[in-house]
Amino acid sequence: STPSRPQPTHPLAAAPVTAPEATVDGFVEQFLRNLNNGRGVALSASTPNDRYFALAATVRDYLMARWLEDVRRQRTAQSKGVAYLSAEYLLGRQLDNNLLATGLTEIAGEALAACGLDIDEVRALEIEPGLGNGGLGRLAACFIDSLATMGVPNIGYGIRYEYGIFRQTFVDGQQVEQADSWLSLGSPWEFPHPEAAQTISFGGHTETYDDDGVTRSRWIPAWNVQAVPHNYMVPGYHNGRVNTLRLWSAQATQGFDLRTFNSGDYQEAVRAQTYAENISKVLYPEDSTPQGKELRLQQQYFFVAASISDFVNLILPRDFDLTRLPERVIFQLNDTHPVIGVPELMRVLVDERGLEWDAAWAITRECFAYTCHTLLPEALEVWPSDLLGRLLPRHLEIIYRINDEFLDEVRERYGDDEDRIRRMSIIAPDGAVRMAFLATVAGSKVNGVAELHSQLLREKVLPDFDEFFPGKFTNVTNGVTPRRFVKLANPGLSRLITDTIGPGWLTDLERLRELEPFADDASFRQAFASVKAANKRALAKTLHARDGLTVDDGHMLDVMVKRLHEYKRQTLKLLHIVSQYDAIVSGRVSPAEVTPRTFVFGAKAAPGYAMAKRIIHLINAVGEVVNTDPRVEGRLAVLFPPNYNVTLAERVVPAADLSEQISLAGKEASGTGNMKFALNGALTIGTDDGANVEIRQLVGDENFFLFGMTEPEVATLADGGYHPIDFVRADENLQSALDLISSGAFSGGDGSVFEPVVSNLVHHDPFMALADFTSYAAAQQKVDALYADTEAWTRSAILNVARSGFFSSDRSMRDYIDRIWHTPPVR
Ligand code: Z15
Repeated sequence: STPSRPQPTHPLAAAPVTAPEATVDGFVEQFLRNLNNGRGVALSASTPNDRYFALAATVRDYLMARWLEDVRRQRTAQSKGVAYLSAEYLLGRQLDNNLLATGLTEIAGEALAACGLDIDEVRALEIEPGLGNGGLGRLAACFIDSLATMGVPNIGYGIRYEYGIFRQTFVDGQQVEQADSWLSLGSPWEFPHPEAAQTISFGGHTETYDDDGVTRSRWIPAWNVQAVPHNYMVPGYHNGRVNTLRLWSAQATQGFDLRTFNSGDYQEAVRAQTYAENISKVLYPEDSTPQGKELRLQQQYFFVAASISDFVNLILPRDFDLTRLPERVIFQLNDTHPVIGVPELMRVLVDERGLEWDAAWAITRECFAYTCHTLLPEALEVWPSDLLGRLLPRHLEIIYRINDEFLDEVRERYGDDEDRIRRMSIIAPDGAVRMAFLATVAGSKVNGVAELHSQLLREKVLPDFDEFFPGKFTNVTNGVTPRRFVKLANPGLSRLITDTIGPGWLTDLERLRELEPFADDASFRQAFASVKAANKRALAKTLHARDGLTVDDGHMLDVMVKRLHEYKRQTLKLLHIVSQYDAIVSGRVSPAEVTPRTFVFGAKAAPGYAMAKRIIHLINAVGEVVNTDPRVEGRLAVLFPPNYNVTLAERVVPAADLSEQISLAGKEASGTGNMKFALNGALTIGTDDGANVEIRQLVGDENFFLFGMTEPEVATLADGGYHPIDFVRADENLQSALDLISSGAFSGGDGSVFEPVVSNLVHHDPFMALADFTSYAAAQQKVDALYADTEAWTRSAILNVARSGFFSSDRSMRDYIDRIWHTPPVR
């Protein structure tokens, strides 16, 4: 029942919501009110956490009027919005971002100073919500930032994991995971609404019944949980717009399993309650290698069913004609994780709303679009039909019917081409449901995330579907938000840019082009180089305080930060470091000839990915030796700060000279770190892979260090039979680096410790690191040569910035709008 609307008589209650005064006095007043009334403490007695909460609440208060207005508008306006469905949002810290969005950064700093507080100390207390693994989750966070900034109506839907991505520590150089209890002190940014919980059902069976002479099917579920919405503000940059991110938390139903309680088995009933609440307990820490666990499917269905019901039953007016649903919403599927939403919407339309199957299917096909983020076959999700049927029996039935009707169409077109039908069936020969196929059949559009990736998706992963559905496949190259990754992360560069080309570039990033002529201006180069130097010093300070690490002045900063995965080839970079070290200690080169470099790694390995963990161990072991061997004379250093996350990225990216993007060609769908580095004036050493291709095209060959095989060359080598040992024999430096590791030089003389890494490379090398080594080492020599010419290097770095405006996520959003969503900005 809808609560009755209040009829206020007081003028204040009838007036629109107002924001506090945007002055230092107004801020101080609101801050103290939040401290006193919100936290229940006096300033003099407040703890650092009290102050952080009060500061966050104050920023929130400034956004509130706008948010309430936008929420109201989204309910009443007849415009179309984007419902972004993503199992991950890797948001990063919120306070700085929201201060930036409201333009309150300076006022807040002064206000806190006037209260005797240092805002930097308060800000540092925020624990970032790590509700994602890597690129995919961070992309979702960039996209919702851009949509708010562009004034496009959007709700982000996802899961409020109680524990986000694990906290990484190193013990004797090996990764040890700790739970990320990011909510232990509460979060000032979320608005929980337990009273608005949705009931989400699972299990049971289906039955048919007679509905006025028509046989229909219905689902009799066995158990259910409550999905409690937690709303977060997503403010646009300086535009007064605030969208919503709605994350669902699982709670046991009131009297969950009352029968068990009544039967006297209290223990069992409480256990069942815990079972329900486990659904949103923890983020799966595998990035691009799904585990196929039942709990994971529960998570997926849980948040997608809650989100669809939220939109269809609560956001749309009660009497809304659902045949017009496509005029109001597009559900964007961020990878296959939310694809169970397809049969769920069918179930809602057919079983709950009584629509005919064909009408429901027509609506569903218009309401979904699917983004694929991978080419790795092992990353394409499939769900065994027995598992799916046990958890969601009605959905399995619906999927079978979708598949039957789809395969009928295929037959109609190609006749009894049984091979093709087997290839295209949503149900694999072993009965498993191929979620990417389901998404492709149902989606109005299917997109890859960089030109090369989209092309390979069409030609290699889903060629039959590309042929069958002309016009369905498209590309949208990824982007990153310049608000967080330039303005917040690199205030020095931002100031220099604004001083040079004026404001406006932050929401129109192609304007960075106007910097191009300044690459030839010696005084601009000087200013640019000193920003980079200051960023390096700031990073040195951070790493020293955070991890006790030392960054030497005058070193080139060579950075590889991303998830640890064999396809990304952290070992390729490591082998190059080892070979340089080897060249010094064997006397082949004198330390004075070596360009001083600090190699920075940041990477988490999935806890169950043994090889990735060994590689982490090896990187740390090499660092330990290289950093302390006096023969190196301090020319090389390997730093591996633990727990790489968004907060650390914001420090590392602006300080980097060289960006390592060295995946095997055809394996990295896009990459987004590559874009962040280029935008912050690092030069890239990279393969012809993912968005590297587009970066190189834009910044120019002379400002990019390309190496390695192309994707067709990779395919040819694989077809002919790849023998890594051939490449070892052909390159003495490579041979000698591998030998050094095998000798136990990095494991106290015990060669067996890293034998699995070495033998995997020499005998299997699934991502062909050894085949690209020689070319990589040659490219690194070019890096050294250019770095020796400071002016030329800086010139290239400036051109990287000037020519990377394309990689704003605002542009990605425009492409989605033009090619897929057709959702104009509102007002
Ligand atoms: C993930 O982070 C990515 C793809 C996936 O299939 C999964 Cl499960 C997680 C990454 C890609 O590896 C990366 O190349 C891309 O830039 C990113 O998604 C965003 O599209």
